[in-house]
Amino acid sequence: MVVRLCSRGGLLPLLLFSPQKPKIYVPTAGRKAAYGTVTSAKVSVNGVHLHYQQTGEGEHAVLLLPGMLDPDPFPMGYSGSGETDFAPQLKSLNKNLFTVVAWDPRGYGHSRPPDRDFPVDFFERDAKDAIDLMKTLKFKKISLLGWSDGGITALFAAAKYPSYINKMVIWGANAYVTEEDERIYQGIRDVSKWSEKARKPLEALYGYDYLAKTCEKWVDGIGQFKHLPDGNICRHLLPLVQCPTLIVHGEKDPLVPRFHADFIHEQVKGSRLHLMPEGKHNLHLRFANEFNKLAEDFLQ
Ligand code: TYC
Ligand code: MN
Repeated sequence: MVVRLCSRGGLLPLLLFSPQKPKIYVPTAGRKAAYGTVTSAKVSVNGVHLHYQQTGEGEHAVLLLPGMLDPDPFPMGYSGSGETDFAPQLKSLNKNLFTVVAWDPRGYGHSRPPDRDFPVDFFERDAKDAIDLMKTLKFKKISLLGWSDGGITALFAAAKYPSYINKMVIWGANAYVTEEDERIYQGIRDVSKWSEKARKPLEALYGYDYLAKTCEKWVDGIGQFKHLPDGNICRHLLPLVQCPTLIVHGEKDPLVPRFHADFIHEQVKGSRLHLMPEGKHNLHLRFANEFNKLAEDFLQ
């Protein structure tokens, strides 16, 4: 394992007992870490080669879960891949406190093949993949930072694998689908109607055809829940969540109305709701410093 330069508890025993004492305390290693070495790798999980990025040496493992689409025309607001969704988190979350992993769910980012599909249990499948990935990487327990669809996946994971989850922060997630949501989904179905700014980065990652096809499949996939009782995605699971949970909501989010955050807040026992008055859907990018501080404080 990695030496934790900033933790006395971790360093002192090593200084006293390690035969390699002179090699251990190297200040430049700490600085290098502070500026961020991010490794990128693939590992076989549930029959798929899942891609992830990893940074930091902290004891506290944190998994970043990306969303599917972000048509909000913010330059860094593209998604579907841990690489692009979470640049400010990978760069700036405290590397002495946290080991941060950002994953690409199957069919997104560099976790292809397979092509992405959306069976009705796709959130459950993503949750199991995410947990099995982190177990494969030998993390004993993890916290979750889940955005949008990744927030929904985090809710599934927290409810179904409670003993493996430490804490959870989610934003832009919804536990059910309403008529209003369905109208918003239909509005983003055709990627040729997106702004150039929103489409270009995703097109560069996926190619136009895969992007267009996957967006349509996603709209159909998330639309399936509209036909279930109460538009249910994971309403039934919210009371099963046991971990400390922070829900962040951008009051100017054009994609996910406030009532979704309120509902999750009501249903998840002891959860905290933090509103960001100027935040939109991509609040972790637009207000990265504020968001990172909030998340770090909550996780500690
Ligand atoms: N859930 C999408 C994501 O994962 C974003 C989104 C939310 C899109 C609501 C449309 O009506 C919508 N990024
Ligand atoms: Mn990637």
